[in-house]
Amino acid sequence: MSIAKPLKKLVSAVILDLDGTLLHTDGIVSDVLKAFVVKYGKQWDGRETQKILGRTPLEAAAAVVEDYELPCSTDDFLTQFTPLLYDQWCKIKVLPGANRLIKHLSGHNVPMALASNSPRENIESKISYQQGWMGSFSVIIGGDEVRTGKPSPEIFLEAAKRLNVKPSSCLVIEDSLPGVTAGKAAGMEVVAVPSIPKSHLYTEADEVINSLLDLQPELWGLPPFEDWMEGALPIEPWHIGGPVVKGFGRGSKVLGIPTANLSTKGYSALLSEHPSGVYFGWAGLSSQGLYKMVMSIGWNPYFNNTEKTIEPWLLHEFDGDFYGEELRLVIVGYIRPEANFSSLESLIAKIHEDRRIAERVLDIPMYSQYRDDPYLKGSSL
Ligand code: ADP
Ligand code: RBF
Ligand code: MG
Repeated sequence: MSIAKPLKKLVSAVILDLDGTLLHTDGIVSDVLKAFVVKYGKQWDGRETQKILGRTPLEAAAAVVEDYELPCSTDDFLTQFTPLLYDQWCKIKVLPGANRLIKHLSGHNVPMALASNSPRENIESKISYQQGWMGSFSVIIGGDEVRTGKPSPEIFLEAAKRLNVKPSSCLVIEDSLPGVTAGKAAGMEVVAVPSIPKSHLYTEADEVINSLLDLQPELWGLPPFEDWMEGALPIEPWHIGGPVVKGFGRGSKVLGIPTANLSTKGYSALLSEHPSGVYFGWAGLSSQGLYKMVMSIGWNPYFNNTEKTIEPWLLHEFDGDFYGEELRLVIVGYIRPEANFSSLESLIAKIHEDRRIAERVLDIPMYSQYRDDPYLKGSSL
């Protein structure tokens, strides 16, 4: 893949946060909150998501009651809200790369702890839906087992103690700012995986990565992943489709690389589950056929977009454009995080390198088998 990077620090144990790091809990919390505040005649606009990330349930509840001026106490709110939330736990999705990471570390006998601000009982019920997770963590510690939750270092120090390792030998993986602060205050190495595109706020972290797919355990003296092949990483395939819409009008004009943009309307939940980055797979275009495809999902840092867009480049020469046609994608592999570039030429060169990787690996059976995915034939192929 990339050029070997120097070792950052040797660790012997890994402490993971749960919500937002391994599980896509935000999605469920937002859905339930939305339905809840409507009962009080309010409209949920997602603005509290920031405030509740990485907080204890009590702190998060207080923020919502205050901001929405709900006519109930924080305690009343929790009494009513909590059971509604618990009913949804079985629906929480696993974040991309989480299962892979847990399997990898436990397969190599790296001691692992789960340390979350939520009560231990909740952690256990949430992970009970995930096969193999419970047995992979030798230590599970909840916010109710320490005096003060993150950003206090207490929960991580207690996790290290129970793992029987020095704090300085621990690597913390965290999505929230309070969690990163807690890890550093505990004297640990911290990799931040922000669940929001605000990586500039995570200055305390030893490394900031875009998703768990980008973690390089070898930088911390841990066994490297062995599933990258020819610059590509297989992922759990997922689908997205719809009519081709107008984009920013610069793909072919500025870059010489046309991207058949899909509307993001109705896909905000699906898009929030999938980290931004460069992916590849197969594309079915209603009247025309089936093609290899390489795409970017995200904010295109070079152009600093404010909206997350889906930009598939179909690896085929077309005679004209095909706006309005139904395009269906199956996304089967990952190449790299989105990046910024010092020049347009270097962005273009990188996208062509992505193209070559996708073109080559899509012939490997592991990826080529998805050509036959019935989803691609959807409407009229
Ligand atoms: P926009 O900003 O509107 O997406 P682009 O310059 O990115 O414009 O061009 C994309 C359009 O070009 C697509 O919507 C499609 O109609 C057409 N097109 C032609 N060839 C391709 C291709 N190989 N891959 C993707 N889109 C293509
Ligand atoms: N834009 C970026 O700013 N950074 C990237 O790393 C990046 N990678 C891309 C990779 C591929 C395979 C494709 C098709 C596009 C990529 N783009 C990237 C998006 C590009 O900026 C976008 O398609 C144009 O801005 C057209 O709107
Ligand atoms: Mg485009």
